[in-house]
Amino acid sequence: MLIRVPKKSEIKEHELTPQSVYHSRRDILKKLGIMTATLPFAAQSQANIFDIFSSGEDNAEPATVFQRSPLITNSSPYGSGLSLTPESKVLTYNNFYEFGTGKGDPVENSQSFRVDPWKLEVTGLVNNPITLSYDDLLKQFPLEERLYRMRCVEAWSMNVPWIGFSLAALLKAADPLGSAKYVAFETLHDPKQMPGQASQFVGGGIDYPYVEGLRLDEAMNPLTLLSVGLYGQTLAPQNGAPVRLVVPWKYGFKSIKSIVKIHLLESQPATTWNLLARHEYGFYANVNPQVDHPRWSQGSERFIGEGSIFSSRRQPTLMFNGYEDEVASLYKGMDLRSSY
Ligand SMILES: Nc1nc2c(c(=O)[nH]1)N[C@H]1C(S)=C(S)[C@@H](COP(=O)(O)O)O[C@H]1N2
Ligand SMILES: [Mo]
Repeated sequence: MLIRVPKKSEIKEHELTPQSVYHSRRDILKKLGIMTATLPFAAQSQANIFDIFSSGEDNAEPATVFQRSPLITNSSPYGSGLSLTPESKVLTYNNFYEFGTGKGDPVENSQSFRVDPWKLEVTGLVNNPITLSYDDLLKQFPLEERLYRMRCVEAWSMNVPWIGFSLAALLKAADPLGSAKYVAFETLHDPKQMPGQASQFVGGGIDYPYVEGLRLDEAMNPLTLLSVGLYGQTLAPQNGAPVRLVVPWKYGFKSIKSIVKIHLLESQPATTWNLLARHEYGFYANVNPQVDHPRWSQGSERFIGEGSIFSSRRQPTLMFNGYEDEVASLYKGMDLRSSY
């Protein structure tokens, strides 16, 4: 992260993007209903990538926008009292390198992503391997809405109303063997749909598919969520549709998107960012204001809330991202500095 992102700071978007792409991006935002009179957040954060004030005819083909569906959920006590990050920002400021490394790339490049049919397999050291279809993902387990803090390792954060179910519910149904100690996750590999998987340059030099992992006890913690929606509707592709992990006490890169495989195993699995830069991104990746990234402080973060980036407030980073009561016992006796 922040490794292979091209510098755009002095360049206007329309100078580095073909006109047709530029226009379709504007069109997507319009169709999402988030082209407002105010300059969008991403425009200010990323060298005017949505430069809506530029003149010129908008003569591109109408862009397709992914259709999300409403979801009925139970409410849960998680996160009551947290202020929400506006939906428009959750939908347009993303990390999903399969669709490009810029924060505005995922929304632009993922709108025709196919999520149905989908197949999520739970395999490995289990008594009862499970395959879930797209419908199963939405219907097999009761859905809850949970407002969680999300902290990216790049030192920004959001509060997001996720919809989903505990990963524990799915793992219990699969019935892990006594020998299972870790859970590995894998994102869809489909270079035809994911331009970042077709090009090293677009995909930031990652070896795809993106893989992640948790210790089994972390995976079974009630906070660990398989999310299928946010803000009352199914997930948008840029947020990891149709199903993604949310591990709110860990840096965002652990929360792997568009999952097709969950595999239980005996030894610690490889994880994408650790493979890419192992001294910078560990397996545990617990949010910890005391343990800095080698290239920046983790003591505080930029909270993405209402208003422009210029008014976004810096706030202190909380131990385990504010979930210390729920998860600290998982790491008793561990050195969190060496097990970063
Ligand atoms: N497959 C995949 N999953 C991923 C990523 C990615 O590039 N590919 N980025 C991660 C990072 S760094 C973050 S911060 C979160 C961002 O989730 P959001 O865009 O829904 O806020 O997704 C994580 N999951
Ligand atoms: Mo991240």
